[in-house]
Formats: sequence, C-alpha cells, structure tokens
Amino acid sequence: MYTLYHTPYSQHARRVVSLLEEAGLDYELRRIAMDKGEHASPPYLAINPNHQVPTLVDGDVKIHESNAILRYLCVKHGLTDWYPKDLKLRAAVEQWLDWNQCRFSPTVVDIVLNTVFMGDQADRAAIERGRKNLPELAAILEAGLAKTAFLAGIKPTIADLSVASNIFHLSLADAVPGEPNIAAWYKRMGELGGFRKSLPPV
Ligand SMILES: N[C@@H](CCC(=O)N[C@@H](CS)C(=O)NCC(=O)O)C(=O)O
Repeated sequence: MYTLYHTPYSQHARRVVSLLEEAGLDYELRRIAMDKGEHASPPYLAINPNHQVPTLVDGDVKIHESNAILRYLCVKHGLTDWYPKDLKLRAAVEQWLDWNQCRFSPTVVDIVLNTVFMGDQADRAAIERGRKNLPELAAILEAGLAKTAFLAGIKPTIADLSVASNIFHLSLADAVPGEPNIAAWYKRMGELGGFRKSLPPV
C-alpha cells in the first residue's frame, strides 16, 4: 500500500492520484494542511525537505517530485502503456514531462496561485507575466497535439496525466487555452476515470 502526501488543490499531487487510480494501485492519501503550515513542519520536512507535496512513501522508499513518482510507479509495476519502452515514444513522454515542469509549470503557478489562492498577498506582476507567457506555451502544446490524439501517440501516457493536471489548474483561474487540438485532447483526458477522480471540488 502506497502513502501519498497531498492536498486536493495541488496539480502536482493530482497527476499522481490519476495514475494510481488508472493503474488500480492500492494507496492511501494523507492530506497535508498547507494553510496551517504543516508542509513546513519538522515531521513533514523529514519526509520531504522541499516543504512540498506530493511525496510518495513505499516502505522505506520516499520520493518527492511528481514526475519522478510517476516514472517510479510505471517502472515498478511494468505500466508500459503509461510509460512506453519504445525509444521514440519514451523520448516524447520525457520531453513533455520535462516541458511541463520547466516551461509550463512556472506560468501555471504565476497565474493560478496568484489569481486563486493568494488573496491579498497576490503578486499582480506574476499574473501579468503568466498571462503574457501563456499564448506561446499554448501554441507549443497545440502544435504537439496536431498529429496525434495524445502527446506521445495514440494512447495516453504519464505525460498526458502530468500536463492535463496543469490544464485543469488553469481552469480554476478561467485561463484554459482555447486552441482546438488542446480542447479535443483535454476532452479525451476527461474520459479517463482516474483523471476525473483526481479532480478537487470546484
Ligand atoms: N516540482 C515539484 C513541485 C511541487 C509543488 O510545487 N508543490 C506545491 C503544491 S502544488 C507545494 O507543495 N508548495 C508549497 C511550497 O513550495 O512551500 C513536483 O513536481 O512535485
């Protein structure tokens, strides 16, 4: 049985829940009360020194970084549909996983954190920066989905779960890109029970 430290409004944690559900793996959720600072408490820092969710605990294995957790689960359980072995498909999965973390995520955080969660502490300049950067990133994603139903071919992979968690996050700030390929892909993602189950109440 896995233990996943999370909060429902963490896009990073939700992508892990999506995979656990899709793969039918046994897990329990432990909610970290971020509003009470539990993520920065000594017991949680001993589990994840980054004061972030998610963290996956599997016996004596503790893993932070959501995409690393996705890879771990796929390799451990031989989930080769979700994390293909074929080199070309694998390269596409890795590309979009890293793109999501390095390129897309900062913009999603700029927009959503500050529009939805920070209240009086919101950084208006970050919202502006995010809104300015989003069209370029949306165009890259749109082009990436021009020829295939999913980011790495005809089947959804962990790259799709990872990126879709950020698209849902943008919906909280009413900022989902309206491009047609993205819309059609996101609708397909909504047909996955595990993805739907990961979503928080809105
Ligand atoms: N790169 C990390 C990012 C995790 C992350 O930013 N988590 C946020 C919630 S969505 C968090 O815990 N923030 C609290 C903090 O940074 O102190 C991952 O992919 O797991």
